[in-house]
Amino acid sequence: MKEKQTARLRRRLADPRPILVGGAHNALSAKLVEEAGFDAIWASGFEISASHAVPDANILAMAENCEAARLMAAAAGIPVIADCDTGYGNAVNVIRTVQAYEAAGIAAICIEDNVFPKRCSFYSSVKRELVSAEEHAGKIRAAKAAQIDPDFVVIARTEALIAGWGMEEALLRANAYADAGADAVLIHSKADKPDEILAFAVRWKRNVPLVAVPTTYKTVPAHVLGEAGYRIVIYANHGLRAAIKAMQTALKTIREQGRADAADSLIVKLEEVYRIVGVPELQKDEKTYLPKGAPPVRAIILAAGYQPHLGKLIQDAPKSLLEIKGRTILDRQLEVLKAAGVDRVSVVRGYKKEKIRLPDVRTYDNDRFETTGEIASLACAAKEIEGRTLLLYGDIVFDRAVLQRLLESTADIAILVDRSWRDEAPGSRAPEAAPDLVVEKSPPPQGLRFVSSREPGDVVRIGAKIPPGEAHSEFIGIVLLSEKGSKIVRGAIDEIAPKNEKAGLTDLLQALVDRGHPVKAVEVYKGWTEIDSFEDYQRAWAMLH
Ligand code: SPV
Ligand code: MG
Repeated sequence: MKEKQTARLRRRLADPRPILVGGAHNALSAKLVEEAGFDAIWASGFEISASHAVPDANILAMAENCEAARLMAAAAGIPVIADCDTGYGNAVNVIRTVQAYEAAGIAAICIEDNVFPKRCSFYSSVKRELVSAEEHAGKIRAAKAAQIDPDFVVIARTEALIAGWGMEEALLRANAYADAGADAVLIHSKADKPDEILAFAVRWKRNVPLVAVPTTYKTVPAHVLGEAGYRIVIYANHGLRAAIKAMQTALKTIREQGRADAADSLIVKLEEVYRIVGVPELQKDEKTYLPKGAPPVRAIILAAGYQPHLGKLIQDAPKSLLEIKGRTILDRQLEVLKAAGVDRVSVVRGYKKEKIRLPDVRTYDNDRFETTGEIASLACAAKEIEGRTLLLYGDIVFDRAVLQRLLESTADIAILVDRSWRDEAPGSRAPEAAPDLVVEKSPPPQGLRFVSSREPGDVVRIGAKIPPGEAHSEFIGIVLLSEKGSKIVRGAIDEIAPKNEKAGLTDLLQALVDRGHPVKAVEVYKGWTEIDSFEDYQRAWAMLH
């Protein structure tokens, strides 16, 4: 079981080395104290007040200080010693304070003998009064009686030296607080040398540990205080002061130079913030506990080709930039891909390549587009064939529902085919149209009515040369590869592209079938069009919004 912070602090107190404590004001600074290697965190009233931009003068309520300390304890893995000022009132208030701080997971509290409302020990020209030793001893007794965990530590602090009441008074008070049950006594000093602190230790004969706060007598090393008998040394406000200076410098630099990178050498990288606040853990937890969702898909659009028979239509720009009612084929493709969750899209350019320039699209160039085919274009973008990948012709327009059916496929290599082709009236296509036809292993059921509920069929043959009478469907020009499918296709491209530069996408698919890799035909019925002729273009105009 994880050791409680109270027990940990007690164990550390039994160790002769002084406990080194760093001041903090919130969860982040507490974590930094822990990361710096301190033994414990001082939830400093001075720092917490300053972080609210108010003086250290009991302006903040107990609940505000306690919440700050609770957040520190929650964020850090070392004990928190909370500065509780005067205990926020008399002995009755102290009882409530102990209950609140124990419940907040705090290992120790420190209560000082200033009157309420206290004034920071270092402020000059402010009212400085102490409660009687008797009253403060009563608070210590109340605190010890209120604690539930026997290891919870109560530190009594005397301000006798700060208030100028002298060494004898300091000793008298420290003894009275030890008698009242204090687990440690903090002797505060605002001298610039440690002499009075060291002199006090010489005269301290009790077995109750001493606590020092070397803020003004800052030259004394911790080990010297340790050897003198101080078992806890608190560096009460140095983190806060370092932060103020760093913020002032960085902000001034940016303001003066008018650019963010002027502060680069003065600030940590964003990644350092991510590390401290636990972004890696967040990422791990997301992976472990959030629903998996669909794996990401990328797409490669093959838009390099030049078809002279389209003449004037593509005189100034590649076919994928043909406008149909104000939107190009490529725009329409990108819109559907985006809506389907495909966010990484690459386009292989060739003919009039300079015309294809889109901010969210990666481009690859097949500069030999006139003499090579789609495999050569794919080879140019081979590094994009990675994970789940869609390969698409650049001259097709399709509905989102059509794409969605393909995206639901779990096959390693799946292609979209259209069954409506069999129902087309003879002669309805331009004579030069040579559709990419598909022969499947088990012919799909015949008939005009169509419900595409059957499992994807196995492609046996694919290509423009298949006699129409033998074909079962038409290839739409979209392929989906799984991660494994992408690997297979990359290998096939490496092998085929150098030997057959003119090979097309259907040649690649046929080669995969011939090598024994199942290519699955996912059926749809219409929902797409290809722009391969002037007639296609006219039809698309009539059909599309
Ligand atoms: C604090 O940090 O709030 C303290 C220590 O009480 S000191 O400011 O040095 O008094
Ligand atoms: Mg304080």
